[in-house]
Amino acid sequence: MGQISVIVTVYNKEDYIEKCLDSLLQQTFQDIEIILINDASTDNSKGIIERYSDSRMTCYHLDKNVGVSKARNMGIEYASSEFIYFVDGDDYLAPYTLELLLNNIGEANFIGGSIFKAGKIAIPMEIGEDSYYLRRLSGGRKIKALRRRSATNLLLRKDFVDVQELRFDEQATFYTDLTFSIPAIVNTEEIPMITGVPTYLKGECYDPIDQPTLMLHSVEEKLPDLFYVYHKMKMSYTDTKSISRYLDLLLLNYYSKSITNKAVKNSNVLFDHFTALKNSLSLVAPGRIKRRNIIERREHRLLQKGKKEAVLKSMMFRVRLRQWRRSLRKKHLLMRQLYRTVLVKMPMKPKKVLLESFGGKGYSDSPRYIYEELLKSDHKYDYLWVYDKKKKDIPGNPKQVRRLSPAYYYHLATAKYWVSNARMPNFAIKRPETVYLQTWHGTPLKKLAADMKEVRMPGTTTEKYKRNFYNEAQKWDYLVSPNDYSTSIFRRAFKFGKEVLDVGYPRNDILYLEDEEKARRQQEIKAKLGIPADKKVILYAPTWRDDEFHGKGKYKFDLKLNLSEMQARLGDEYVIGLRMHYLIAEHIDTTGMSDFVYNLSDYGDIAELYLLSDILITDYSSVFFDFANLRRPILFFTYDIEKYRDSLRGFYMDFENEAPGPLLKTSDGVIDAIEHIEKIEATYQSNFDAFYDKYCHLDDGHASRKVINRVFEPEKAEM
Ligand code: C2G
Repeated sequence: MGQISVIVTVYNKEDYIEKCLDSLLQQTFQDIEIILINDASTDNSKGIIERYSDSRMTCYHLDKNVGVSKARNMGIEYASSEFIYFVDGDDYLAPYTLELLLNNIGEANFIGGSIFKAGKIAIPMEIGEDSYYLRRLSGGRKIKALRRRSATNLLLRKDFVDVQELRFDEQATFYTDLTFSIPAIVNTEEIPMITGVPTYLKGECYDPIDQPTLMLHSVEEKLPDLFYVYHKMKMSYTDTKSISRYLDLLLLNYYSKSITNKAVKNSNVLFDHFTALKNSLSLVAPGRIKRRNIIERREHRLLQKGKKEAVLKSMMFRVRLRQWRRSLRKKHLLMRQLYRTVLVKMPMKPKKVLLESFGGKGYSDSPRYIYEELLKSDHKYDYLWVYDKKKKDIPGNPKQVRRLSPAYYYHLATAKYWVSNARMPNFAIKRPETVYLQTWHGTPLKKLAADMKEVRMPGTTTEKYKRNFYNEAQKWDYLVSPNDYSTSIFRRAFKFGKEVLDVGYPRNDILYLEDEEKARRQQEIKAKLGIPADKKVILYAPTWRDDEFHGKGKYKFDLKLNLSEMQARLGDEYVIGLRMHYLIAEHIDTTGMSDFVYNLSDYGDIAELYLLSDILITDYSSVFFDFANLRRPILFFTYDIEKYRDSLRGFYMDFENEAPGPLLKTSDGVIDAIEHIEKIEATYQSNFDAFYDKYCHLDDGHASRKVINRVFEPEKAEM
């Protein structure tokens, strides 16, 4: 027993529980007991918990799932300390949290802390007197202790909990915290609250689609719970003005946003819960309803009269009005609103094909090769290439449309075919007649989408990123896959259930030209770039790092190859082609090296650069899966592999053992390898062969044709 009993409830939290427990065991205040209730998890939570052998921990592994309310109540029964504190198994505490709360609780029944979403705020290393505010809430302001409606940010005196018989209502789940916290607040004169510094951190949800946290569950699931808790609390505390007001606003706001937004998409949400909704809303103080806008007030009257259809209509009107009002604030929002309400209702153009590569950055990759094959095949489609900054030089003279321009919205709405190698904008609406061909842009080495645990990119959260990705992948009709290995990863990581085209990569067709043609193209590209015909080319094509950025979509790159040393040792025989990833915004300075270093970052299509190059240096980029089709040597400059593999992304395959070339940590190592490239090739021959068989087995130079045969409908195009 310690001074604080920390009650941790766990249900299927294998990805989170370690962080949670570590944060408890590493508290600056050590005199704690941890009571862990594993609510019959079906994943590996138990195994992870059992690895801990700290004497302060007592774990109860339940045989049957009892739900969060009962699990916490059991925790209260088992707690033997002076204070108790609740933590959910997917959340964690700042190191100073318990000490800070304990130092400031004084004589109060309980003290509140602040809740933040993990990743949204930096946790200070140390806490001084002026790093936080201590507020004392009394009267109507006590309700402010209900931060995020949660009971998890409170340090409570166990006596108080016992005397007041505070428990979580076991019939409730999603809103159960209110059934505990509201009575606690009502029965207390003054509540100290720590603000201005994070104490309780809500962990990011790593799988918002299949394993959402309680609050991420759907409106339909949460509604009965909300009604139940609202009724119960409202009946008990009608006379406590601040509580009654809090509950009314909770219900009214949920009605006016979440319920409404859901009901306009699926009317059953309204119709199935209509009576319960009506009964709950009838308890709301009339004065509260009077403060709503005129449409909502009328809607509440209709609701009380039982006019379901009229209520639904009014909800639709409100949603549309809100959207239009919001859209008037910014030009792009207005465009989107027009797109959503007008353009997507315009007649579909069955012959229009909209193509995009890397969000309009290039005329490149698989969309390019599919397009060129379509051009050859005499199909009478109208092609439209999307560009982001400047128009491209494209054969066949297709229309080009600037991304996010008014014309773009029109074409996006009316093109029957979308061909893209990356995600389209989140707002893009796939109409029932739209055929969306997603080619993707690489065999995955680094973890993708749902398979990534935490997403560290700027301007998004794990939850948002994964949800957007999921919504995007649900729009795809066809997904091109370069090999069987990718197919199984794509199915899982994208949660993609429609048709996968296992045909190899259209972008690699060019790598299967006859040798003579390849040599001819190589010389042609060399001449175009001004590279001397007698020099061999080393292509350096690394990837980007999620956590090194200037801003959204603009990543840093720190060139670790020693170019002058390379020039000194390799310059007689080779030149270097530097090819930065399209997300890299860094300008690499190569002044004074113009006859040795060629910056090819703006060169449209990397497949042509593969043809040009004799050796590839890369790191964790998917480029090596494609380059391997040429059976030319590959070196891996993996100076940060530990960080990249273990904390940033994680790999799908056994990279170190399967790689078709050596993993080198230093620039010198890379230069040595190039000086002995034949020896390296011989050493890695069997690795290379195995690699080729596994990852290049589908590419045969005809992928574009196979895709076209399956996706496009020549007979309709001829009409
Ligand atoms: N690419 C390029 N130049 C580079 C790196 C990449 O032109 N220096 C192109 C290649 O076509 C490559 C594609 O961008 O295949 C994807 O790049 P990756 O480095 O693999 O990274 P990413 O964009 O994160 O995509 O399933 C694959 C993954 O999603 C990787």
